[in-house]
Amino acid sequence: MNPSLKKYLAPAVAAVGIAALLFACRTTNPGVKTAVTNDAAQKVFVPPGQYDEYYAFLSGGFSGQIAVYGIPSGRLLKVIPVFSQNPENAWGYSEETKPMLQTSHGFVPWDDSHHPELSQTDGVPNGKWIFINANNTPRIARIDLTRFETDEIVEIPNAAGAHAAPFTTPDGRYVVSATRFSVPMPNADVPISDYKKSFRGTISFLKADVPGKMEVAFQIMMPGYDYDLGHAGKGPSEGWFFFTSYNSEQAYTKLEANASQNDKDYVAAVNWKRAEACVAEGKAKSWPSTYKHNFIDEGSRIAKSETKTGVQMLDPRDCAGLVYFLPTPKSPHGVDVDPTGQYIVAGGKLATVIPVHSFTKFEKAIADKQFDTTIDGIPVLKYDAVLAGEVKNPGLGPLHTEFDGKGYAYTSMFISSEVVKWKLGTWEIVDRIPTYYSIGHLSIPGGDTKQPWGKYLIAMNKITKDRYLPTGPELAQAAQLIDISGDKMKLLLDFPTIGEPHYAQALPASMIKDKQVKFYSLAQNANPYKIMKESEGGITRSGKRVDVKMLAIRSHFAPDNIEGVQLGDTVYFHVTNIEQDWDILHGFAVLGNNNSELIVAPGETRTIKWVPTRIGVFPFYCTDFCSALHQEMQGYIRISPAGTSVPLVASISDKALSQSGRLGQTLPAKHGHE
Ligand code: RUQ
Ligand code: CUA
Repeated sequence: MNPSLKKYLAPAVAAVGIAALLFACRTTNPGVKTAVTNDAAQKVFVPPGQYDEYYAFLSGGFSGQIAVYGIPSGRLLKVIPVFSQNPENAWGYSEETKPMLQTSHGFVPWDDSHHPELSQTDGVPNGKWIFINANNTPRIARIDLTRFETDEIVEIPNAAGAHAAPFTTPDGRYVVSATRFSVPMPNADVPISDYKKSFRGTISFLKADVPGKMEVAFQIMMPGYDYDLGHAGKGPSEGWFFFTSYNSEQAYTKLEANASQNDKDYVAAVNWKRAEACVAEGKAKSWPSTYKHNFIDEGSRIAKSETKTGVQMLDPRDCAGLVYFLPTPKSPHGVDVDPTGQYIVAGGKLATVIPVHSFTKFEKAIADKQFDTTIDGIPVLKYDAVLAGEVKNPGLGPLHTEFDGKGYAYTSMFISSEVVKWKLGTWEIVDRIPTYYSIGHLSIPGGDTKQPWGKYLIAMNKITKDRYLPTGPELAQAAQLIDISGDKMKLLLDFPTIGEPHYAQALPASMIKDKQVKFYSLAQNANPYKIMKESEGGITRSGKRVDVKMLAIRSHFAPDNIEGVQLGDTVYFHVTNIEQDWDILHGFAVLGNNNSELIVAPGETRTIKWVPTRIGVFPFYCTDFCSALHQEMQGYIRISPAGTSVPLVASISDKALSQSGRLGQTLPAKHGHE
């Protein structure tokens, strides 16, 4: 069984005591599972040659990537590598992209990505960027939606697991991250049994509104709980941010039992405008920190990695009114704010109700000092003083809620494997639909913003079991598309996903489809190894380093014959694709390379490092089928023994000349010092 499933199920079953349901949710019901309506096929059929209505961005979980799907067809359009190396397009393998994966721990070419978050203006997605978190080595990435490429990655210091991330403020000023695991603060060699004394959590606000300038604006020191998810207030609650916590027991072993003792944990409400004021008044401490900020330089398209130091750390004890705790049953997971900004919905994964807090009552409770107690400078409000209502008997294992903008909320129920639709204000359940199986997140385009497009809902399921052809021990994870345009939810489509989809966000395709970059301007390419014509190509030696400047155009490389390289050398191939046309990419691969291929977009220069391991002649070739003579797009590099007298020469052969019909020339062999 999936370990995370075990984690959820064991205490839940103990707590709720309905073992039969555990079995029920993993048992096929053939009658139900095929219960799609007659017009489902028509509703998801996008005729060949036509476009989908929405782009959906699904996190890849442990793949560290984002997968882009068309909705309603469920067609996979693209995989965007973010925190994982991807040999398909040399992300994290090419010299230009390697710095993107630098952290204070060194090169970290993998992570676990959970929550895509579209950038917003005034609480509505603006189609500029999408952010996503790295849950393991805490980072947040920004992906540009004109290029579908990761542009910027910033590490989060003083944190362990960036799970409650990267949710945005409605004005787009910040993205946040709260630490999943509490750790000694500052981290140090202390006994784990000192948990209560030494371990703390942090909530980080990162500046996110200026491309290339992301950084930690301030952090807030929190009690040593686990922080799980977050969402910004909006409308009347704009200026606040809400985070769930669990493990208020502060257990550090066997959490499945020991962190499930308390009847209630907390939603932490953070007043970030107050935080800004306290920082401005000098109430934050300078906290020694070192973290990496990586970004792609626009002109050269070469990633730069810089080290940042120091953060402003706020202690709630020094900044009154900064944080309040709202008691919330029981080990809450998701926290979601409705489009009006009035209701704060928590998903208590072990709770038997869905609690909804009222922002108006929250403000009044603060004014009336309706406090139970204070923890580390954080007043705990009375549950009844902030509660708007409870959705009774929703099912088992409520996790996440999204909204349709028409007054309804949709909550995923992990254990009972269903989506429950309920009415804001009356808290009555109006519909439910089974999911296959064990739904985690759900997503409505714009469903966590001020302005949902309430037509479709995407359910993301942890287990698919019998839904697809079996594929060995690991079966596909999957999403399901549900029509929410009418009173009753209707299942339309299943589609398998890449990695484990946690969350997804989606937006109308019309917002971004016409803003796509088609190619990079060769004239503006500032890569120092760029060449614009064949005669600029060549080879240079500097000690044991050999640099080859190479051009790619349909259908040859120039140079395509390289000699004089010696065993013990390290070769850097710098390939410039001089095409200036949409979607004319060239690839580059050399036999025996311990790296990956290159894929070079039009107008771009990309570099791959190759350390030859033996003497001989080795072919290289274009890997991306680019023309009728793509198979002819090839060349050779000759590796001679160390100390050879073979001169360093890069040339273009007659073969390539006859293919292209161009006048060619022998390129100058530039000899560097040895
Ligand atoms: S998680 S299934 Cu967002 Cu990582 Cu809830
Ligand atoms: Cu260039 Cu194939």
